Formats: sequence, structure tokens, C-alpha cells
Amino acid sequence: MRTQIVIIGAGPAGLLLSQLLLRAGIENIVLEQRSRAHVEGRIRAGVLEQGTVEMLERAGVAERLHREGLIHRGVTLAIEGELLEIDFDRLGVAASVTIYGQTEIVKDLIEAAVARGQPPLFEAADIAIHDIESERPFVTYVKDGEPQRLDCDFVAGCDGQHGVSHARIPADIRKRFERIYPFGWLGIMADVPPCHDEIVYASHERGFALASMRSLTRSRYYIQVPLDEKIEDWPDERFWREFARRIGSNTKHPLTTGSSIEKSIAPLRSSVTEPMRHGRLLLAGDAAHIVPPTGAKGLNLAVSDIRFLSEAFVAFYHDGSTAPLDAYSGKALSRVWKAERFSWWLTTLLHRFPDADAFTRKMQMAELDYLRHSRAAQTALAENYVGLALD
Ligand code: RFL
Ligand code: PHB
Repeated sequence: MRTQIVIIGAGPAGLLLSQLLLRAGIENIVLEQRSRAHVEGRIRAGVLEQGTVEMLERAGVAERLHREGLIHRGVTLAIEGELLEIDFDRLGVAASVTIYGQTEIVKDLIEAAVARGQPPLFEAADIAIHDIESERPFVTYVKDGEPQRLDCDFVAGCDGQHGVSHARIPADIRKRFERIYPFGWLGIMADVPPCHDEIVYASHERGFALASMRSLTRSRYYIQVPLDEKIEDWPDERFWREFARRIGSNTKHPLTTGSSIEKSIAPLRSSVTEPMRHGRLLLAGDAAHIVPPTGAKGLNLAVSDIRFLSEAFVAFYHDGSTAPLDAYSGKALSRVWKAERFSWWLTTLLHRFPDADAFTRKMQMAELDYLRHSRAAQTALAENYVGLALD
């Protein structure tokens, strides 16, 4: 079989790219190793920058998002229980973020693909990418026990942090920059009303906590935990007790507890693979870069990569121009590194580092105090939180 572009991975990056290309008349096939139910069931991000919403509009999949998404014009910090509201309007940052689950975006994108008669190929095993240095790359995989081959012009590696694409950039060219943090996030989802009207990032002596939401009746809460913590050691009651201490009692609504409908621990990591293109292989999203979730940039970065990449493919197929494809890696990385910096900074500012010496702790406290009193510092936070301009 032959297509113009093989897209590996049916996460938000791969699905959005497919949708944008189909709308531009560019043929593609999405190969995904997991089942549709698995992909639609993964709980992850929830905060969308305005640019992300615009891209989903461009892909024609924003109708439910506009109906159900919550618009936030600010974000709150809780510093040892004392609230600091970062109000975007007051700071002159003319933007908002939208609360809408990544799970819902993935469902909307898959539904749109099914409606077009072009669903992703789920449960494709043993995916391997070949001949990316030639003009005739191809991808092999196994479907229902049968080996398959797909010939194409380009391969888009959208297969996330555990995918196979990034390793196809030759080792002597590939550079990886990484920071591992000595803690993870224990997150729960519960059908209880959120304790605050905005998202709250809490710095507390017992560790970081985050109060987020998916709707006015569904909350998503996290706490920082040591890396070796086991989920079995965190029955709901223990989570609620610890979360309540860290978030404090100044939130707008009293904390409502309830049974968790999901509970998991995720490690925190920053990493970037450079370059994001080799020959006919182009990487996008978590396949090329990971940010710690503090700052909510992961999904938004995946979407901004796809904006650059889809525009580059359109220029290639509609105008015969290769310049945007040649510029893709540099353009995407310049945005990636700024989001990496913000995510690393916010992580470093708000978490308790087990090995931090007294001086480091004083630096954290001085910076939080500066943020509390400086409009300029608050504006910088707001500007990064809502998403920096694309160009
Ligand atoms: P994904 O979503 O990981 O999708 C990759 C897809 O590729 C498939 N795959 C393969 N398919 C075929 N062959 C192979 N060999 C394959 N290997 C993998 C996988 O099954 C999967 O379907 O990557 P993508 O599309 O780049 O999207 C990135 C986002 O998912 C990620 O950045 C965000 O979820 C990060 N993130 C957040 N981002 C935000 O912008 N805002 C947030 O509020 C936010 N919160 C979060 C987060 C991530 C979290 N975790 C669990 C890592 C909160 C958490 C807890
Ligand atoms: C979430 O709602 O899952 C969420 C919100 C903000 C973050 C990370 C995750 O920074």
C-alpha cells in the first residue's frame, strides 16, 4: 500500500496532524500500537492555550470544546496556604486558557477521523521505519498477525516518549538534553466540585500540590510524592488528608472529598531531542520533547509542533516548496526550549527538593516573595502560562 504521509501514533499530535492534512487534501495513514479504548481512556492534560484551541478550530473539532470547556482568565498560587491570584486581564495579558481534557480532544479527533472514513489503524504491532534518508521511505508493521508494508513520501513520528521514531535519528547526529527530577506526581480524578474557581499551584513545606478540574463537577488533584512511592500506599483517605494540608483552607470553596475514579503516579522529567527532523522523518510532540507537567505545556507544545509541521507539508504538496520543511526543526525547537524553560522554572520554584540545602531553599523563598510583590514577575508568569506567541 502507498500513502503520502505515514503518521506513527494516535495521540493528540498524530491525530491532529492527520486531521489537518486530510482537510488540506493530503493523504495519510495513522498507525497506533494500542487499542482505540486504551487511547481514549488515558487521562492526561487539561489546560489548553488559546493557540491550541485555534488549531482545534482549524481542524474542525472544536464544537464540543466550545460547549463544554471552561475559560479561565487567571491562575492562582498558594504559598504556604496564602493565595496569590495571577489575573491575566489585570496584568494586561490579553488571553485565557481553556479547561478541557486531553481525553476529550482525542475522542473528538478520532470521531472526526471515523466520520471521514479514515480512522487510525489501531493495534498495529512491531512498527519499524525504513529508508528515511531516501525519497522513498516505508514503514512495516504487523496487523492481525500479518506483516504489512506502507510506502510513503514522509514519516511523521508522533509516537510519544516511549515510541520508536526518535531512535531513528542516527546516534552521531542526535542530541538529547535531559533533567530528571527527584519526585513524581500522584494524581487523582474524582467527581467532586473543584475547591477553587481557578487552577491552584501550591508551594507548601510538605511539598507541591495542584488543584485542577475537568468540569464544575469533576476535580483533578495532584500532590508531589517521592519517586519510590507506591500507589497501594495511597488509599483515597490518605491522599485527601495530605492534599488538604498542602492546599490550605483559603480556597474559595471548601474541599469536597470523594472516591477517586482514577489514581496514578507519574515521574517528572524534562527532555529534548535535537534535531526534530532527519531526512524524511519528522518528529512532533512527546516523541521529541518532554516537559514536567507544572505549567501544563506538554499537550500545547505537541499542538504547536503540529501547526508548524502541517503548514510545512501543505507548502510542500500545494506549492512544491521544501523551505518550510527545512525550517521545521529550528522553528519548533525555538518554541520548545522556551516552554522547557518555563516548565523547569515553575517546577523548581514550587516543589520541595529532598536534597536542597538551606541556601537553595532561601532562594526559592526569595523568588516566591518577589513574585508576590512584583507585577513584572507576575506578568512574566502569566505571559508564559497562556502561551508565548508562535513566531
Ligand atoms: P502521546 O499522547 O504520548 O501519544 C503517542 C501515541 O503513540 C503511540 N505509540 C506508538 N504507536 C505505534 N507504534 C509505536 N511504537 C508506538 N509507541 C507509542 C502511543 O500509544 C500513543 O497513542 O504523545 P503526543 O501526541 O505527542 O501528545 C503529548 C501529550 O500527550 C503530553 O505532552 C501531555 O499529556 C502532557 N501533559 C500535559 N500537557 C499539557 O499541555 N497540559 C496539561 O495540563 C498536562 N498535564 C500531562 C499532564 C502529562 C501527564 N502525564 C501522565 C505524563 C498531566 C500528566 C499527569
Ligand atoms: C491537569 O488538569 O491535569 C493539569 C493542570 C495543570 C497542570 C498539569 C495538569 O500544570
